[in-house]
Parts: sequence; C-alpha cells; structure tokens
Amino acid sequence: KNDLASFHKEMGGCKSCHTQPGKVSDSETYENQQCKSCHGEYSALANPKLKLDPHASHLGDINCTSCHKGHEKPKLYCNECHSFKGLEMPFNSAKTKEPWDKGWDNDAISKAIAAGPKETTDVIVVGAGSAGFNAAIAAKKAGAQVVLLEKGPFSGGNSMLAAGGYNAVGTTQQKEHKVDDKIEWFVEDTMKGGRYANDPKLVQILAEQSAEGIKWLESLGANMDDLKRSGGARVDRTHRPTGGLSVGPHIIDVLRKASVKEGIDTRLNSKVVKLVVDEDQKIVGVVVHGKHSDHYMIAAKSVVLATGGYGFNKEMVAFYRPTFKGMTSSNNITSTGDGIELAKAIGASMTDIDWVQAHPTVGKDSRILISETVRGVGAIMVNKDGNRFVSELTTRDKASDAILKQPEQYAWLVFDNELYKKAKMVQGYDHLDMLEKANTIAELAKITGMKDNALEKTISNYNRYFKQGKDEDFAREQMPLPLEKAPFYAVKVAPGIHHTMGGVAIDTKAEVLDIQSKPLVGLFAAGEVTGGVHGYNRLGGNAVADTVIFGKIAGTNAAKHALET
Ligand code: MEZ
Repeated sequence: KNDLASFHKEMGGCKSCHTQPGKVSDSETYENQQCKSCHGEYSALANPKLKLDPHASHLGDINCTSCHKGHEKPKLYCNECHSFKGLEMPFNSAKTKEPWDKGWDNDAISKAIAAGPKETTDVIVVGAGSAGFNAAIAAKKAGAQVVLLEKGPFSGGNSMLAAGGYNAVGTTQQKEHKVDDKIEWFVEDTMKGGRYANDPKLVQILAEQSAEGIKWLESLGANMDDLKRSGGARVDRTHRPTGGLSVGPHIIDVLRKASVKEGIDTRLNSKVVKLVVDEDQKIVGVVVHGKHSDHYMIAAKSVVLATGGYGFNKEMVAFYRPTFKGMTSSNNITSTGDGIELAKAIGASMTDIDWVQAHPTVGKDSRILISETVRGVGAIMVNKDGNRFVSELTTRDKASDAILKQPEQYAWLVFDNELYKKAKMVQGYDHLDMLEKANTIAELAKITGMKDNALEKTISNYNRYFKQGKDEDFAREQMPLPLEKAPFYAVKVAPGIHHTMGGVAIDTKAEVLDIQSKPLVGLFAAGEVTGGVHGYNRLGGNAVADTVIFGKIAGTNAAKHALET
C-alpha cells in the first residue's frame, strides 16, 4: 500500500506514530507530536524557495494530520478555498476513505444517550473559532471545567479567515490617533447599517463592551494597534494588528495559545451531533461523534454554541435566501449551520434567519475575500468599462447590489503603488496572483479590457476630488490616498456570501431563547450562530467584535450557571 502508514511501518513499525495501534485520540495529539519530533516544526519545514508553502500559511500551527493522512490519501487543505496547482503531496496515490463525519446516525446517537455520559464537565463549548475560544477562556477563568469541541481537524473556524478588524469605541488606540468617537455613534452606525432590524439591547452591549474586548485580547497577547475605517462607520474604529495584517489569523493564534495556557481540554475532529435535555428541557450534555472515538455523551449543565453561520451550506442558503442560490462563498468549509440545526431540534427560536450578507468584493470566480480594508485605505471601484458607480465606503448590501446591477455583474478594485506598499494584505493577493499590474493607467485599462480613456478620466476626476476633499460623484466620505504612483493595480471582484446575520435568538446574557422567548436553561450561544446583533446587514469589523464580546459573555454566564445550580 502506498500510504504514509505503510512507509513508516517499514521504518519503525506502528510505534513510529502510535502508542498502540487502534488507540488514537480524536485530536491525534500523540501522532502529531511524533511527526514533529522527527520532522521538526513548520518553521523548519517551510521552504523559502517555494512561492507558496502550506507549512507557512495563515492556518498557523495546525495538526500535521490535517493534511497528511496515515492510512489514506493526503488532503491539501488549502485547496478547499484556493486552487493551487502543482503542489504535489507525498503518497498522493493512496486510497481515499469515506469521510468519518458523513451524515447523522440517529441510532448511534440514541445508543450514546442510553449508555449515559462517559464523562462530566461544567461547560461544553461547541466550535473553536473566536467566539468558542473566548467563551472557553472566559468560562475557565470563571472557575469552570471546560471541554471545547471542534469538528474540524484544526481550530480557527471562520474567524481564522477574518481579514478586516475589530470595531471598538473609546480605546487607547483611538485616543492616540485623536479619533473622536462615541458609544452612541457606534450604536447608531450599527443600527443604521442593519436597517434598524437589530436588537438594540445587544447592539448597546456590543458598543459598550467593545473597548474592554480589545483590552482582553491584548491581555492574552494580541496586537490591535492599527486603526482604519470600515464601510458604514463614521470614524476610524476598526482595530487590527500593526502593519495592516489580517486580524483573524492573528487573534486565532493568540487564542489558541491562551487556551493551552489555561489548560482547556480542546478536542479536534469532534463533532457535536445532539444537545441532550432532560424532561424539563434543561441542558444535561451533548453527544459527540469523534473521528476515532465514535459516539459518546458528555454531561454538563451548560453548553455554549459557537458553531458559526451557515454561509458554506449551499442547501441552507438556497432555502433561506433563494436569490443567493449558487453564489460563491468566502466562508470556511466548517460554516455549515450545525448549531442552528442542533438548537432548532430542542425548540430554540430563530431571529432573522433568512438574512444573508453578500460581501461585494470576493475575488471573481474564487473564494478569496478581497478585504474591505483595500477600499478603506484608498482603492476605488470601477465597473468593467472603467467607471465608478457607487461610493466605495457604502455598506456591503448596497455595494453588492450596485455591482450586481453593473454589466456582467463584476467590478475592479483599482489602486496604486502607495497603497500596495501600505497594506500588507494586498501584497498577499499579489502573492496569490490575483492582481493585474501595469506601469500606466492606460496600460492597466488595456489589460483589464476597460473602455478607451474611461479609467484615465475616472482616476483624474478622483484625484481632483481627493485634492479638494469632496467626492462630487458619489460623496465618498473618506479619500485617504490619490492614485498617482506607478505601478497601478487592479483586482477583479464580485459579490460572494460572507455572513449569515440570522441565527438562534439570544438575550443579553447570551442565553438561547425558546419560541416563547424564555431561556432554554443551560444553553448559551455567541457569534455568527446567533441572530439579532447585526439586523439585516452586518458592518465590517462588527463580527470579530461580536465573537469576542458575546463569546466572553456566554462563557462567563455558562460558568456561572454550571457552578451555581
Ligand atoms: O468584518 C468583516 O467581515 C470584514 C471587515 C471583512 C473585510 O472585508 O475585511
């Protein structure tokens, strides 16, 4: 057999990878330690001569076995979102196995419940993205025993892909940059962006606790020192790491390390398939389907759902938002709405479940988000002919609608070398070969197939508006840079599913509500699995804030409930 296991068997037998064959933990921890003890850390494995090396990616320090499978064909995880060619993996001719987590097995679930819990803890957190990590760390700091369950082969969820930043008001960073902001403005901007469908009580918490959330992340080791403006915000309140690095990979790295330091029992490859309740509908635990441990029950008085949205579940999108059926998605493949199904099965109520956000600038025919930051720091957006058609800083729903009304339903983001040098993430898109580049605007227009002179005229007008401080065409509120310095760049974009605003209904304590708006005792939720915070449209930078703030609230209250009842 031409697989990794057979190769190692010839060298040192099964013991080169396992303690005992057949005894593998769901997280494959021992096996991964073995990989690294022979092959070294990723930093040593990354080959600087390769243009793209998966060992040095935004996924960070993840399990080797996420991609290298012992007994089956390896899987280049990167290609779930990208389409990298020519990255051959060893043992590629091994056989592919059926996925271990295919479908629900009601029989196995019933048996696990009937067998009773295999273990007991205080708080179970479902989903190890930002909301889940924050909930788990907060619960642990509040004195609870915590098990954090993640269905994927590595943690990070959709948060790991967050590019833009975290919206906060009243931070030291805003003071240092002399940004005048108010909690009321944050609330007003968020409500206006959400078309006033948001739950005002949740929005108030988001704004009031936003600065504290930044301090919390900093206390865990994050750097959130860079500030910029996101669409729909009246001032610069989007915080992100220095140098304009993407926020998601950074905070996930920080949260992973913090959870290890807190001693949180994090289990990968562990999918929660059932929330278990007693005859009074109180939470008493969950059934887990583990990759190696099969179905088993863990008892706990509190469960926090932090499973993210359903933006990668094609059937759910088609059902709830038929007009977006078949649209590409910027989401991680783990965003399949599991928490919504789990909560619905025990009578949870849903808020705005059919509201799905299309992000206006996903790389055309790809799944790669071109962050709003690119417009925030100065790019303009033009249609296929080279004409601007909307304020680049408008909210996402309006920008997406405007693109979908353009010929062929796509647009170009255009910027110059000054912006390229300033925004590190743009260099990342270049690395991924997503940019068109030219020494003159006329040449860029030719390469991209725009109409004669249209782009030159658009840019000369824009540079005049920049100088006079007033956009006469679309009243863009902020023009940080002119487009003057060659080379010039363009990236082709179109709307893609980015965020599902709706989800389980929660109250201000992050308790999940039933259809009579009463808390389902012991069930809490945070992040994209919930509805209410963002109304019908989420503002850029509010998702990461939501995951941190409501993750902390959910974790703290889950611990309190478990320890006090
Ligand atoms: O909050 C977001 O989704 C965001 C800022 C995305 C982006 O365009 O970078």
